[in-house]
Amino acid sequence: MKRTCMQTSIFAATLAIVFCLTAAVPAAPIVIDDFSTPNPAPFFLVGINHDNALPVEQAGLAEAVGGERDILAVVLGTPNPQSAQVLTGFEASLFVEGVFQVATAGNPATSVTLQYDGTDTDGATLVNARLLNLDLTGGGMNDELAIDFISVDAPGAPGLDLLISLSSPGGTATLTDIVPESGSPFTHVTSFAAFAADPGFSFKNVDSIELVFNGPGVMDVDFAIGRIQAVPEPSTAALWVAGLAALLSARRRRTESAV
Ligand SMILES: [Ca+2]
Ligand SMILES: [Ca+2]
Repeated sequence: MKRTCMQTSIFAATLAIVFCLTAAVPAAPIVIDDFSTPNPAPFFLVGINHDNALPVEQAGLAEAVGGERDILAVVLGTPNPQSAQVLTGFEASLFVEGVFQVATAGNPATSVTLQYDGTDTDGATLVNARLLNLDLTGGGMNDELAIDFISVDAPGAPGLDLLISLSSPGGTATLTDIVPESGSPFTHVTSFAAFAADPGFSFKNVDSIELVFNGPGVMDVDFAIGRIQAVPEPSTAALWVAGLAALLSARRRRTESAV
């Protein structure tokens, strides 16, 4: 009887540990956009034939972010027929997964903004409604923003200019970056710590995410992205795995000593 009580309490303790682990280990990484939702179907989003600005909104994003993907494409310089194309979704002959691609025909400069701010009505310039309620850290585990580039083509430039702006009710955080040219896929990673942030900004309560590609308007810059997500740094992920292993090992030792 005594032994049964002990087993019962061990079982309860194990359940408590499992519960704590389940509660403590958040969903990570957080996919901000994998472009699996095309806007609109099937693939071509915008064919810009003039030097203009064109906003496009698309609902139905991944549950973690929700709301819409707002895109503003601006072609600078001389208008040419088919001067730029901004594509999202699937193109089986080119990409096996969802993609966001900006391609110029000829050499205009195309500046493109991706905005995630909930569901709002955008005009010729994007409106930032700041309606998200997103813990980018995934409960404290994520500390990097990772963008999976399929390619970056920036002839004559150091790379693709990228401005990332985040906001939370207490302030904003920004980061400017140059993504190097590459003909093959790579992941461009930015640490949360690298952002210039207001004291009141928190990665745990992000209400808008905005990425501006080629804001300065460098001519003939093309790129393609497969995924944007918040991820743990490899060292952080290793710590979590080590911690989890230690807890499981301790649980096993307790169970074994109880038998
Ligand atoms: Ca919108
Ligand atoms: Ca918006």
